[in-house]
Parts: sequence; C-alpha cells; structure tokens
Amino acid sequence: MKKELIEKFDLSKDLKRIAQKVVAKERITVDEGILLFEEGELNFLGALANGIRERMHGDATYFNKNFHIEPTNICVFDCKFCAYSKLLRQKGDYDAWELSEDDIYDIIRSYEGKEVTEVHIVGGVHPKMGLQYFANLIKNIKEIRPELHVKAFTAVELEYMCRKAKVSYKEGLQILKDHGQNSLPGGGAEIFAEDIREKICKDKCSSDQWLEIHKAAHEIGMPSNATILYGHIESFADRIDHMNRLRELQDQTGGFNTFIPLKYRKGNNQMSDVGEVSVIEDLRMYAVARIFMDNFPHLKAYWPMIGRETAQLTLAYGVNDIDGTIDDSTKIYSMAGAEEQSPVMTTQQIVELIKQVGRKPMERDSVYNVLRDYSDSEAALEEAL
Ligand code: V47
Ligand code: SF4
Repeated sequence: MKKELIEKFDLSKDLKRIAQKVVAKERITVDEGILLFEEGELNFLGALANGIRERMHGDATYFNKNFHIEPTNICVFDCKFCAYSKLLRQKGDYDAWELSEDDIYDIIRSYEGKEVTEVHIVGGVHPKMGLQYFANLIKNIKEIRPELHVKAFTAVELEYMCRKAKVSYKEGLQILKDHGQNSLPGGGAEIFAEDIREKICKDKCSSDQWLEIHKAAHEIGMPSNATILYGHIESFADRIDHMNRLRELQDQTGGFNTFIPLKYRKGNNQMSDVGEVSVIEDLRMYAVARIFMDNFPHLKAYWPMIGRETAQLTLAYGVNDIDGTIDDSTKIYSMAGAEEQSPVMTTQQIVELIKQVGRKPMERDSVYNVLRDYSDSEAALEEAL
C-alpha cells in the first residue's frame, strides 16, 4: 500500500503505526497482529495485504496440475472437526475405505499421458500402514512415474509412523526421502494453542511435535507447507500465536513454501454446532496472514474448501496461489460440507478464474518454478492442450 493510501482510511493511532510499518517493510509484532484482527476493517486489511502481495509477486497467481491419493480414512485418532475419518472400530462401515497397493498404483497409471506434476498423499492414520509400507509405496510410485513430485503425509501421520518404527523424526524422514518423497504438506497443524488443541484434537501429535517434524524435514532438505484451521473456537490471539510459532521456525530454517489458512467447515462432524465464520472473516484471515507472515513466500487459498468465487476474492486479499486442478481426487472437504462436492477444474477453467479478476495465471511446479505463463492464455492453452 502506498503512503498516500493510508491517509484515505480513518485510522486509530495504533492502526496507522502498523500501516506505516507495513509500508516500510517492517515486521509487525504479536500484539499488532491481534490488533489487526480486532480493529482492522476489511478494506484496510485488504489494501495492506494486497500491497505486500503485489510487492512480492506482482499479479502472478500460481497453480499446479495435481491430484490426491487418500489411501484410507480409517484413523486411530478422533479429531472433533473431522468429517472424513472412521475410527478403527467402524472399519466395516459402508463409507470406510482402505486402498490396496495395487489400487494406488492403478491410480498413478491412470494419469499416464496426462500433464500432472504432483501427487498429494494423505489420509487417516491406519495402524497397519507403517513407515516401511509407505517408503516402499513411494519407491514403487516413482518407478511408475519418476518425475512426479510426491508431497506426502502430514506431521500427524509422520509422528505415528516414526513412533511405531522407533526411529527419530529425522531418521524416518530420511528413509522416506531416500525412497523418493519430495516434500510435506501442511496438514495436521490445526491450532497450536494447547488449550484449544486439547478440546478439538487432543489425541494426535502435539504442537511441539508438529513443529519439530517440519524442522527435521527442513534440516534434511525437504520443503513443506503449513496450515491453520481457523473459524471455530479459537480466539484472534490463538490465530496470531499459531502464525508466530510458524514465523519463528521459518526464521530458523527457511523451509516453508506456503501458508494455507483452512476454514473450519461444519458438516458431518462432532462440533457442527460451532457454525462457520462469514466470507468477510475469511478474507480478513487471509489478509492478516499475508501481513503477519512476512517470511512466508506464498499464501494459498485452497479452492475446494472455500469455493471458486471466494478463492477469486482472496486474490485481492494477499493470496497468490490457489493450489491445483485436483481432478476430483480428495474427499476431506466435500465430506465436511464444502461447496465443492466434486473438486475438479480443467486448466482452462483455472486460468479463466484467475484472469477474470485481472491476475496472471502461472502454472508452477511443487517448489514454485514457473512451468508456463498463461497470461497470454490463447497461445499458452493451445500449446498445453
Ligand atoms: O489438517 C479436516 C483439515 C487438513 C476439516 O499442503 C478440515 O498444499 C476444515 O492440510 N473443516 C488436511 N478443515 C488438508 C491439508 C491440505 C489441503 C490442501 C493443500 C495442502 C498443502 C494441505 O484438513 C487437516 C485439517 O486441518 N480439515 N476437517 C473441516 N471439517
Ligand atoms: Fe484422523 Fe486426520 Fe481426521 Fe484427525 S483430521 S481424525 S488425524 S484423518
């Protein structure tokens, strides 16, 4: 945001000071972050966040060509917000699934000749699927499609795998890396504030363990993402505390690529009575994230969760990445009542979505190298299709 723009808002002294810091590229403090949530109105936050986004990326808006594999939804844990998992004792339920290894290889082969660059593998924590099983699975996936980037396993799955295999996080991650795993997704972070974590997901990995696992990944050269699950029973201070723990780790390692705010969806889970926050609150969340997380290069809106139109709006509130084409291959959000019941976008649709709001669509690989610039979409689409 330009200096003159600050004058257009009727700001308290404190908000004005924060705006001046942002314009001067200075880091804002925890208290200032909380104040932005408490007092910052949408247009003001949007102007600040958009200024940062354009300073960092111009109009470039990234997406990739990806698909998900969810090996099972059977899970030993019982997160209160999860619409997707089936406890082990519910194994016989009609909507519990366990893919066999061959099912998984068939999915990989079904993409032969298609231009996908990344597979995202996450699922429930199944006691029979351990470190060696997954290491072998990744090795075989890479034999079928060597160039595919494998982004796999949340810190929750990794903590369980390493504990069962009696190896340190670094040893476990090194085994997975040696078998071909390339990076870690950002799931499982939820909210780090221990009192809230205790209420919504008390039996899975702790906040410290989540952070240790990502630190270990960065130390062996595996990049990762980070998420926050917002819009349930957490406070604004909890959101900033969460982002601050991530910002501190990023200062140490520099290994995070993307921060992904995930809106709590209320469908079919044990805390449905909590309800959902408004789209305005979603946009405020993205904007404050862009302002606060000054050392995260990218901010992602995961469109299957918030829907295509809100994803378009987020591009004016700090977001510069909208994940990928996805190919109808994930169930986590559709089961929790998200807009997108069958998430799939063709390259043409994703390109149009970004262009409609005046941004430049760029296909990226998993570590943000630009693969194709679609801003002259006629020519690029012809070349791609
Ligand atoms: O950790 C579960 C969330 C996450 C609900 O790294 C819910 O690129 C909202 O992390 N309402 C897993 N959210 C998904 C995830 C992810 C998604 C896309 C891209 C990347 C990436 C990571 O899903 C879980 C949890 O926070 N989740 N249930 C729900 N009812
Ligand atoms: Fe299991 Fe993940 Fe669902 Fe928690 S969010 S119950 S760890 S599948």
